[in-house]
Formats: sequence, structure tokens, C-alpha cells
Amino acid sequence: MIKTADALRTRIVLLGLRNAGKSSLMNNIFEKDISIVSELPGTTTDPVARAMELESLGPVTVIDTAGLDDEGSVGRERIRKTIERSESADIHIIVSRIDRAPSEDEIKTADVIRAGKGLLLVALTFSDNPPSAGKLEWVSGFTSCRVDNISGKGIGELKKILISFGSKTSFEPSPLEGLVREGDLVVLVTPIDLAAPKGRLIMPQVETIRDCLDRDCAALVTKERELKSFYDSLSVRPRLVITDSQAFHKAAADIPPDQMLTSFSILFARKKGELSEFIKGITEIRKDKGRPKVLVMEACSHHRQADDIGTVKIPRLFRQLVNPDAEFEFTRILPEPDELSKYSMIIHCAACMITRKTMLSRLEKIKNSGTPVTNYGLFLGWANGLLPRALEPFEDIYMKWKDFQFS
Ligand SMILES: Nc1nc2c(ncn2[C@@H]2O[C@H](COP(=O)(O)OP(=O)(O)O)[C@@H](O)[C@H]2O)c(=O)[nH]1
Ligand code: SF4
Ligand SMILES: [Mg+2]
Repeated sequence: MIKTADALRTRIVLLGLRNAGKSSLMNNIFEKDISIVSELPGTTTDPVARAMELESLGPVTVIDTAGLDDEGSVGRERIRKTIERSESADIHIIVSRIDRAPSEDEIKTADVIRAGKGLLLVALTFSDNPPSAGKLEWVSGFTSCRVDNISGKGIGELKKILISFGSKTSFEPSPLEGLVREGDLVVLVTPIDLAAPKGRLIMPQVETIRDCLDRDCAALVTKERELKSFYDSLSVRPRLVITDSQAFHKAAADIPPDQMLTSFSILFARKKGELSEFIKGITEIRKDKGRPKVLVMEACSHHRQADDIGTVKIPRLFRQLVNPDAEFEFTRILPEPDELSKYSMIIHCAACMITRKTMLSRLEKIKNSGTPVTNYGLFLGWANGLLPRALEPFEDIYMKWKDFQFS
């Protein structure tokens, strides 16, 4: 099977009480025994994730979880993991026995999903048994389907509903969405320095080259040093030049001032979040009075290098350019709303390992707290003098930048 990056897969999470039939349902969806099915409550201790292609829904990851009603200290830790996983889900399935009245935990979980505007399907298992009137009344407000995990009855219907949810999951624009047309030439400036991985290109560069090909464009890939000579020898004008933020100054100086220019970081900030929100965050930086308290958020526990962007580079630049006394905190978990508002600024990582959906849901919570937010790419871009020139390809945002600047 072709491996699709985790962040591009639709994530489906199975939630429910112990012994509701979550693991059996997971096995039925995959038509093979992946999860341990048992009559012993709490058998599925850690979330189990499996990937598949689900017809027009494309690549999906289905995640089986421990029971919502798991007890004890270990159980609570499992519940935390369950919720953490489910926050990044595109589709939630509450697995619930049709023959039992709805429990407090089930009702709470459904409410939380609904409040977060998540896609929810209630799979009513044990449909071989007579239904509980209370359960039927409760599910009347949700999309639901009946499943018998033993005979496999209802699994086809459940898959159909999941596929129909496909169009409602959030659309992640490809890097060049709306920026180029068939037959265009795109120039990519990719420095090969000590930070570049040995023998390969980094993911944003690869994804952009692939997007050029998908859009019937041509890509000229060059290091910043050779940009000028190649650019000057071109007989067609490139639609767009895209550069690594670190090489922005040199690239901007080596091409005509009216050549459309942007950076990989901006393309990916747009792909993974809300570019206008990140830009607004940047414009708030200098307005801060007093000692800024900055929260740096990362979405995964990647391997940290000596000159790590989040913990070393960004704090250093911020202290140089904004305030030498700025205080920094680092986290991977989104703080509670009242905690969020204590920070003067949030700088989020590029979110390459999470879906746009997850990032948008984080952004929504941050926005509601009133704390300005930007991301690594845009902060570094700003520090490297990219703005506003690199926003020119995005007319509406370029105009907004001017509004923000002078409002
Ligand atoms: N009769 C019937 N039994 C089921 C159904 N789904 C699961 N079971 C049984 O219920 C028990 C618990 O199932 P399991 O999938 O491990 O539940 P989980 O704890 O939610 O993962 C197992 O013995 C299953 O065979 C169903 O739809 N009908
Ligand atoms: S950008 Fe964020 S999600 Fe991507 S590797 Fe870094 S910390 Fe992880
Ligand atoms: Mg289980």
C-alpha cells in the first residue's frame, strides 16, 4: 500500500463504554482481527490505530480506544489519551449498545463533540438484541446506524455514512492552490546548507514540486546562489518564485521587484492554518507593552537539534527584535482557555504532523481567548524581512496587512 503521510489521512476515532463493541467494530471495518476483542472490560488499553483506504473517503486512520468509563489512576491516564486523540479526529464514532440506556459518559462525550462542531456518528451495537427506548430517544438527535458485530450486519451502511461525511471534513489546500495555472513555470529556491537533510529535500519542497506536476506546471529548483544566473537566462517569466525563508533577502534582491515572490513557510501556514490570523498575530507583536510572556506550542515530540527552532532560535530572535526580557514557555498541549489569555503571544509550530482540522480547532480556541497567535514560518519570515512582499500573491491578505498596519 502506498504510504500517505499521517497528516493527510482522515482520522476516525472510536469512543464508547467498555465492552460496547468498539474493538469488534474496528475489526469489522477492516474485516480482519486487528484489535483484541474480549469480554474482559478494559482490554484495549492504549489506542490502537490502523490505516486503510475507504473508497472515496480516501486514506483513513481508524483509532480504537479504551473505554470512556475506565477506572483507577491508569484508567484516567487512558481517558486523557482518548480525549487527546479524539480532539484531532475528523470523524467521531460513539459506539453504544442499543440495548442499554444512554450513560452519563456517553451523553457528555457526544455533547463535547457537538460543541466542538465535530462530525459524529453513533454506531448502535448489539442490534441483535431488543433496543432500549431511552437509547433510541437519545440517538434521534444524531446520525446513527445499527450494527451487529457478530453477524457483520450494518457494517456496509456504517461505511456508507463515513464516506458521506467525506465532503464535510475540512479541505486542506495544496501548496499552490489558486496561485498557478496549467503551463506556468514556478521557481523554487532551496538552500542546501548544514541544516538540510543529507541526500534529500524536506517535505514542503517535495510536496510543492509534486503539486507543480499535478497542476501541469514546470518547476525549476535551484539553490539561492544560482538563482540569479538561471533566472536571467529564462525566456519565460515564472508565475511565482518560492523561497526558503532563510534565503528570502538574497532571492528578493536577485529577481525583479515586480516578480511574484513568496516563501514555503507562507504556503504551508495557509495550508495548515489561517494565514490571515497568523499575519494579524505578527502585527500585534510590537504593540505589546511590558514584559511579554510568549508560549511556544509544538504539535509533536520531534527530535530536537542543537539550534532548535522552537526552543532556541525563536526565543533568541524575539529577544533581539522585540524585547530582551521576553519570557518563554513551551508546550505540546493546548492550555485551558483561562490559561491561554495569560500569554501575550502564542507561536505555533508548522503543524506538519497534524491535520488542518486539528490546527483550525486549536486556532479557534486561541482566537476565543483573545491572545494573538502566529506560527514559526511567519515569525521567522517576519524576522527575515519577508513581509509584506511575500504576501503579494495573496491579494486579500496583502490588503489586510495594510489595514492591520495602520489601524
Ligand atoms: N451480541 C453481540 N455481541 C457483541 C457485539 N459487539 C461486541 N460484542 C461482544 O462484546 C464483547 C466486547 O466487545 P469488544 O469489541 O471487545 O468491546 P470494547 O471493549 O468496546 O472494545 C465481546 O465478547 C464481543 O464479542 C454485537 O454487536 N452483538
Ligand atoms: S513542525 Fe510541529 S508537527 Fe511538524 S515536526 Fe515540528 S513540532 Fe512536529
Ligand atoms: Mg476494546
